Amino acid sequence: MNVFCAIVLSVLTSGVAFAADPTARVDINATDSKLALKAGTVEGGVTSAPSPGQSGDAAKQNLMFNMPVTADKWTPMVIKFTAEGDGKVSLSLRGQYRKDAEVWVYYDAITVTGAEIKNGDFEDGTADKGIAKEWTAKGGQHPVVVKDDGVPQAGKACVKVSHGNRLAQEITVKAGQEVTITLQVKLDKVAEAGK
Ligand SMILES: [Ca+2]
Repeated sequence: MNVFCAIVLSVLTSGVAFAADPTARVDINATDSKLALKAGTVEGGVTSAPSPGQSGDAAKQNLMFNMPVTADKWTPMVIKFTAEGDGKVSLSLRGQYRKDAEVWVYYDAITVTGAEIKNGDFEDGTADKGIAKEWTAKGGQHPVVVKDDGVPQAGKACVKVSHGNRLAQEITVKAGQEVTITLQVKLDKVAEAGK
């Protein structure tokens, strides 16, 4: 076995993600409250970065977290951040951005410490247009509440979102208080762009 094969094998067997692996993407946005955000230490394959395309103060007010997802099992994704002041931030559930495809990801059983979330398990039903209660649809307006038996990680409902079809909820944060958000995530599918 040559060195290249050995490296490929070790990457495959260690579970390290390839760049092409689809990811769940969670954004924390404080553009309205103008609070600077700082990502906490993340692990388990989660990466954090300023949201792309932002500069100046906006780059400090927007965080992006990604974690590889597979269709065969639910995986916990844990993200951490701290805001510099009291106020509201927006939590957005989405899928990885791809120019040529739509990455659809299931989310369920979201729990938060250091702040509060409403209907994080999606069991509290749907509101107008089939959107999960307490959540707001952004972008394509087509995030889906899924109630198929066997799909939700817990209870009877979960949601399915993508980069262009996201769900958001405002969360109240306190200065210097680290917020930890644990989300159960699973890949639905990588579909044709816009589908
Ligand atoms: Ca649920």
